[in-house]
Amino acid sequence: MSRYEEAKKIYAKLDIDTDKALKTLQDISISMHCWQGDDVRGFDTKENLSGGIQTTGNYFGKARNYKELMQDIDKALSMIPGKHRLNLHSNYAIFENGEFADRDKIEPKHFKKWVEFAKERCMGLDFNPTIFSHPKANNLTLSSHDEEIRKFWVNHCIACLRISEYFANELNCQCVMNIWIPDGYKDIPADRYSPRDRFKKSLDEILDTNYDKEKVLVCLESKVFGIGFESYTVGSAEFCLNYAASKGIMPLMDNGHYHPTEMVSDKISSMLLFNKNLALHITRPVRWDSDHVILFDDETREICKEITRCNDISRIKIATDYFDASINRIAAWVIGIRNVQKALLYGLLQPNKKLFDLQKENKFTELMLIQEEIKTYPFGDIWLEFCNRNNVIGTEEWFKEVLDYENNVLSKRNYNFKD
Ligand code: RNT
Ligand code: ZN
Repeated sequence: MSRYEEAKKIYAKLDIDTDKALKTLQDISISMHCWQGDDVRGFDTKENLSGGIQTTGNYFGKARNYKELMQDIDKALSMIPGKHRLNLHSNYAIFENGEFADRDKIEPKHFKKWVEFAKERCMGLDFNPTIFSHPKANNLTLSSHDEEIRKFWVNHCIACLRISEYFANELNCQCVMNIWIPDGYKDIPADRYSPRDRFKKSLDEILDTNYDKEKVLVCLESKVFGIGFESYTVGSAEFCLNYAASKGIMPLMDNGHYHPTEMVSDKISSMLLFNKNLALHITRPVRWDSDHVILFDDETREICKEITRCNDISRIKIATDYFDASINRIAAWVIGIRNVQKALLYGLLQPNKKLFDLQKENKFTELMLIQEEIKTYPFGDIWLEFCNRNNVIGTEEWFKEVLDYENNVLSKRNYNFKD
């Protein structure tokens, strides 16, 4: 008997159907963030990364242009089982032959190559306005009291709505467009109200434009603080949740954007009770919103248990969001995304019915016992089977491919210090 067959029997004793779990996992697509490939640089500016987010490390081989980034994404995807989506930021617009458009002027044509890329791979695309790393983002953006700046970013978001619609139409699937602004203050502000009032007005102006609400799912991402914005964040949790609820748009929760003992895994059920859909940025905060590569750790598993307990998993739009420049960037993608999938599989292999009953019957000793025992079930064999069925290497052996790629491709990329 194969290891999978044996493992299947062991899980079956707890009434867990491993084949069903594998089938469900097969249908869950993760929106893979493009920005792990080049440390969130994009192609439209030589400005440093701003907005209170940071990459650290300078591992060699960073993608320098769209061709390299696409090549790297392909390499990463070849080691990730299943069918996924690609999450683009607007600063990944592709300009050629000396052409350039500022953020408020970008158009669908600047993303034509991404659409071709996605079509060839049967992938959906998601999108994000890029409201940082730009001369007009040195201060407040959508919450700015400088009308010209505020309008500039409103127009940028409207341009992004057009591009999101274009993605949805071309690829014939919904596009999630996520708005996140870095706006805030380093030190204690006097007026907390007005910037939030202006942010609200800006969002109203953006959403008042005509767009196809069936095709483009707009969401709003909150945050607790950023580097240099420690004392006040305009787009706080309360602001974003209330705004999203009042407008019927989707809230987005990034698990790096809360106080350290606050857990997104505990928030999901409340959100699902009051929202049709919920968007997630899965990341790993280490002491702060550090955007480390996702591990197969307790909180990732707990988040994924909540996702897989949902009656309709497609209500939850799962995206990854991390950027580590200190290790091989392709491996970072593969490790993080595979870990989300592992955690989802772990969630799908919970004996939920039994656990729910134990909870109802106040049998907390047994509830704890089973939750602990299941941790050492032959989970790895089920994961291997998933990889085998998807023709990707299930063990750490995949890293050999990364090393070959590092030697043959990444090590040949040279930089001058301006890159
Ligand atoms: C920043 C937010 C945001 C960004 C991306 C690049 O704290 O998490 O989602 O990471 O837009
Ligand atoms: Zn995020």
